[in-house]
Amino acid sequence: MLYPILTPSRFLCDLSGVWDFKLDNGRGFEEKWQEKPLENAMTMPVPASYNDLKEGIDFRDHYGWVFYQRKISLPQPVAGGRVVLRCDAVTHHAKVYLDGKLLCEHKGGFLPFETEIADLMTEGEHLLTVAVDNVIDYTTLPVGGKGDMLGGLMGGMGESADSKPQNHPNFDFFNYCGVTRPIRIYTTPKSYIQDISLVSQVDGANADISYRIQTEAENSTNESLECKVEVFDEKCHKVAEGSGETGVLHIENVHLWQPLNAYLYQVKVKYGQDEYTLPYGVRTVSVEGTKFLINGRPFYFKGYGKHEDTFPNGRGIHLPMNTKDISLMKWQGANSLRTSHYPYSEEMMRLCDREGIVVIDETTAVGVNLQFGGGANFGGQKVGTFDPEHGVKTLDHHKEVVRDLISRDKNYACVVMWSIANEPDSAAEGAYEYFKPLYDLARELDLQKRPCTLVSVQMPKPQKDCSAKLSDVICLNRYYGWYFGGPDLEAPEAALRKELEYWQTVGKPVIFTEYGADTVMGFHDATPVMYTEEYQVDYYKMNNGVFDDYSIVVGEQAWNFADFATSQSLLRVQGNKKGIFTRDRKPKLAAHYFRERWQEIPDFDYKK
Ligand code: BDP
Repeated sequence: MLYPILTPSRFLCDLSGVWDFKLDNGRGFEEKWQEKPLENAMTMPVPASYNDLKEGIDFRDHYGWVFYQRKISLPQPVAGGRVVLRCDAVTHHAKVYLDGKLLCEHKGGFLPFETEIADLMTEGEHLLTVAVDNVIDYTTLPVGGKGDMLGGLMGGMGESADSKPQNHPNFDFFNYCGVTRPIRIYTTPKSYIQDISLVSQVDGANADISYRIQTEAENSTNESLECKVEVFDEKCHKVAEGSGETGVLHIENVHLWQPLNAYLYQVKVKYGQDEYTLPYGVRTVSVEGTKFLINGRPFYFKGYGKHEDTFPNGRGIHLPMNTKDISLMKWQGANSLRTSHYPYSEEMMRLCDREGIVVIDETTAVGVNLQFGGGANFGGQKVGTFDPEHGVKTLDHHKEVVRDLISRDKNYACVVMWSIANEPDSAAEGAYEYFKPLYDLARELDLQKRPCTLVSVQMPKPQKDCSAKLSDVICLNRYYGWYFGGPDLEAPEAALRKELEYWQTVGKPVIFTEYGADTVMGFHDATPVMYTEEYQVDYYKMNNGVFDDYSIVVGEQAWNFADFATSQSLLRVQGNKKGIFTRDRKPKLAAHYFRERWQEIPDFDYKK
């Protein structure tokens, strides 16, 4: 799916602004709120998560539907061609109406969807309503728990019989929702470029970019419709061209996209009247033995698992914070991030492409683990996760997410690996059967054939983890010295070494995609105790010291870049405090420690 841009043939209009808004009182659809202006509406900015924008727990923790509404109209010359309404992310379930008529529905809160509206956009004003549902359960990704899953061992008091319906996230981040990314209208000519897929092969100083253009021709057209493709370098010199819907573009003396040293060509496609320009970095990615190669050289991942989480936007897009975060990462010498635990905005992906930040791109599959709820939520349902009767019912939707994620992100040079899930029950009965088709699908759909992984939860017997068989790279979330063994660091160190001895026998590269310790900014002690800034540094020194001893470890991504909001529980002090930065991006001691460490670790050839 193409990112919407303004081109000589495409008009683009952003519907961001202050919309009308109302929480459903349970009768919204019955009373047909989508058919008329909302009565007693509140104001609500789009895009943003709504939860933190008005006061009161009933508002923040609202369960179910909300309605967003505004009027739209189009100048008639614009309305002549194809007119598309595109929603970049509506969390988690959307129903979109124009003048009360249902245009489309979409499940899943982190990927775009679109619908054509040309026929409906007659002269004058039209009422656009987006109804949004935030309910999560065993069929959604992320997964929501049943009953008192959240209130297990460490959580609240559980759910009483008369408590009102509420979400029980089976994951450790606040269930922010709403229209979290832009809604836009764009136009195309009636015969148009539907999609572009690019794959590079590099041979010495030169590269071949194979391209495939998908087009749609208007039925009645007698235009001559041929695809023309041109490639421009950063100085706007044309370096290659081709014609036809598929072909190969040859670039001499190619300038490669490198981590922290990005280079983007502009691939300009013309088809009939339509024009689209795609920024594109040429690079290769492969796994050889226990090495992760970018452009043929062993790469070492330094960086973070992150969240799209800021105050008061919630998970709503925040362009300045994205820029700030990457700047802070570069200040430290970090070179990579994982889009834990859902696909990030396309603006962030384009930024990573421009800034040379290497990305592990994750689906929304978090909480596919009924034994364990992620983070401090140790409760669990004690039901087989993949039990055909009582387990999750996410597989079909999971396939949709893999398909839509790859469709959206396939051309980004920054994306070097697909993460199929975070901390699923990958050692359980049925896990291999559940995950095998998802890996197969990702490998089939991604023409660039990037490595695939799943991010494994700490478990007593890693030997049972189906990731060993399925993944190209072993990604481990490990909390030796925090949940496991903290505040002692000696026995956890021994246990970590023992586990790595096992992974050595598997013969694949290992990345630590999470490790961390909650730390409240401003807590200090001469003798490090848990939650102090000193303990966080000692914790990381112990873990990093072990990683340095194992050549199979090809990356370290600390958990988390910044403190973030979660559901409330006894282990969460106004959110998860494992950030190396606070939520407003002030460095804790560990930020300075990592800065020293990472400036000494080269991006390539760290481990011989
Ligand atoms: C892991 C999860 C992550 C949590 C983290 C934690 O992948 O989402 O936030 O632990 O406990 O289980 O901080």
